[in-house]
Amino acid sequence: MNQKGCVLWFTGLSGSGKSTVAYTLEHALFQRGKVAQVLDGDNIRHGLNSNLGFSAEDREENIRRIGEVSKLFADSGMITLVSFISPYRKDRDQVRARVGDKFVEVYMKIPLEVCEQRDPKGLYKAARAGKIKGFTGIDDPYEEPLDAEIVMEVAKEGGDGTLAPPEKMAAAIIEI
Ligand code: GGZ
Repeated sequence: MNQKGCVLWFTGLSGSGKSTVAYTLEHALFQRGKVAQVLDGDNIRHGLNSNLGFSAEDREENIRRIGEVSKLFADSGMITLVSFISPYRKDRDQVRARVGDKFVEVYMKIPLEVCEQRDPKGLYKAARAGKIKGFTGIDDPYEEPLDAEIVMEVAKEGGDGTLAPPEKMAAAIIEI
């Protein structure tokens, strides 16, 4: 296969656009003859990690397992696009240490207020109302990356609540 495996690790709040950009990037890479695979809540939390919830211990184990799987994928030559909140710095750093120099952290940077205003699934509202406990950004921490290889300023574009177009963000990542 004419490509080098790697792990692009998307981290950011719920609603920051991680999965949208990861799937847009996957598509763009296919069009360039590359093979990529997205790992996200849909294909991991419903399968391999279906026994895990959102306690600190479960999130840690969620990220540990995803880190191991992404390392296997990357070692086999796959461009692996990983999309999880992964809120705790130490968990992300452990994956970084495990994967080595194939690891690229992509921080989807967005103010909490923008996510709360948009709230397409009503999750932030439910969390504020106490109907979801331990929601990231509300009553569970999101620890920002301190030295991510790539920082996407998701909300900068419009300044009017519109986010940067995913195609533009995916293209910017391909350029790097
Ligand atoms: C954060 C939660 C929670 C809690 C359910 N906190 O917008 P979504 O719905 O699709 O993205 C969120 C997703 C986060 O799962 P991750 O596996 O990425 O989290 S972690 O990396 O922290 O393990 C949200 C939904 O699951 N969700 N409860 N309490 N997000």
